[in-house]
Amino acid sequence: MLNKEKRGWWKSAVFYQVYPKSFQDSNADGIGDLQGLISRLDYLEKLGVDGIWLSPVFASPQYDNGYDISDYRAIDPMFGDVSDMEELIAQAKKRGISIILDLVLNHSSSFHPWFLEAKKSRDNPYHDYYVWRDGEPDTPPNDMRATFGGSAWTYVPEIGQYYFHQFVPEQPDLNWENPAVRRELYDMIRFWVKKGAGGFRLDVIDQIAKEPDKFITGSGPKLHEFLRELSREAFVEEGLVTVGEAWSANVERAKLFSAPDGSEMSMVFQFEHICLAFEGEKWNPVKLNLPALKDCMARWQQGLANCGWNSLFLENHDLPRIVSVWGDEGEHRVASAKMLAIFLHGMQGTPYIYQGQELGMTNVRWPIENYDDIEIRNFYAERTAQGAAPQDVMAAIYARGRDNARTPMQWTTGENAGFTTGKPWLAVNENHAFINAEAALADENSVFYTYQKLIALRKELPVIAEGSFALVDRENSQVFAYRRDLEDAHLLVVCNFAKENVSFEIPAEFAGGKLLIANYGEVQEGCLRPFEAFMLLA
Ligand code: TEU
Ligand code: CA
Repeated sequence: MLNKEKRGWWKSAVFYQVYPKSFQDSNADGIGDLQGLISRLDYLEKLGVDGIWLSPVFASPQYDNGYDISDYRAIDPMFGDVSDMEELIAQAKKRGISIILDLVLNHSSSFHPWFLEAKKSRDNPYHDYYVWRDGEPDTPPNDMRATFGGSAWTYVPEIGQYYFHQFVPEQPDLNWENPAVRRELYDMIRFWVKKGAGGFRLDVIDQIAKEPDKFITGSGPKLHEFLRELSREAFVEEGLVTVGEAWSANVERAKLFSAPDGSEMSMVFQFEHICLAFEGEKWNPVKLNLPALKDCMARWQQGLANCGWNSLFLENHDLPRIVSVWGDEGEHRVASAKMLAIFLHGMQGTPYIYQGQELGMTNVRWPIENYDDIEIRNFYAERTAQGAAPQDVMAAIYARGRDNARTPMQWTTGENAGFTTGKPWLAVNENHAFINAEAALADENSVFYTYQKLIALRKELPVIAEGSFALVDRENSQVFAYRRDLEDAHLLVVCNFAKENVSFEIPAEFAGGKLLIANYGEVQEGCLRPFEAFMLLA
């Protein structure tokens, strides 16, 4: 049973993403687990979050850290078992926290029993669970590429066919055209709803309706038909929150995905703002064009008002740390981490905090051997083989690699940052000496308490959850300011994205306003300090 019966409760909620492998180890094997997470629920309750999006903990050979599932109803032994999950759900519920499970419905693991059967013969009952094309060795059906490098087609010589995989070969795409596949997935989801899941995050959900012969992946023609069936058949309990990952989403598509009638999902993760951090492919970082970010956020804020719902996020397990991207890793780290928090949490939508973001955690710079991520390893091998200079490839990995987000959570100054008493599966960032939860909790001016306050403000002030959105001083290329209005409540949010002092006049209407939150204390007349941010209520 859900602890939040009310439909739409997630509209003033804040969620927290846990990447379980890196959150808290309880048994010294160097890998985070469910008991470790349970032991940290008090910390999350203190932060004030309403739910945890838990990245996959299902049985998996871990080619892609759990996004390759070999049994959707079993918990991988490295994380615990189903009774640990039941305990997690119950313990979280006691603290008013829902557990949002991560569903990988686009593909399974190549070690899933369905695929082991499917590749035995063309007339095996499970064959049609996956996407196959006839072909000769070394002549794939077309030249579609997989997201983590190489062809999107892998040959199975025993049956003379290629199977389709948008990610690594160990992640064969499921065939959503087959009603038996859809039924299996809906049954499985209902199994977790019965166990008390509060909702679901849906991995690459816009890629399920594929037509590989037409090179269609994201947003295929049957996508919305599939999603409406999924919602009807599987999201069978009132109050479930559902958030789909959709790199192909634009505002128009997001209106369908997040239609207020709940016919598809509660909301989607869209990536237009995230894509402003790079140019072309993800590995090419660029300097922020602030007016472009303003236009992007305004387009989403205004575009979905009253006809859809936004998610709000700057980090996840696939992205670099936001302080390292748009903030400052040096003397202004704390100020910039708070500024980025205030910037996002003043908007309409449901915020997601990624583990460690509330501490202002940063990227790492390591020799290539230290990295684990399959995307990083494939990228390094592919680019150096093509003749790229290793130091250039490494620079791209430092800026954009996924392991930046996956280093263990920093709890203490102690050994391995209190994450494990064993050898951590991925090294801990050395800066845990001064960036860690213990220090943050002991310092009333820490980034942690800025997030705590922002979460509380969203619940206290309807203007944050419901107000309209308008940019203020759009042409300003250093300061992102906006207002929110709801009846007679008026909120001004001012964020200096520059590492220097910038002149800025507070609009007269807000001059005597109430200071709700600020990262430098009292506001100064006419001038913002590096990364200064605040909210004023008039
Ligand atoms: O990511 C979707 C996705 O398209 C990623 O390839 C993304 O573009 C990339 O990680 C950016 O570097 C989801 C999951 O979030 C990711 O962890 C999985 O690896 C992927 O799906 C496959 O399941
Ligand atoms: Ca463990």
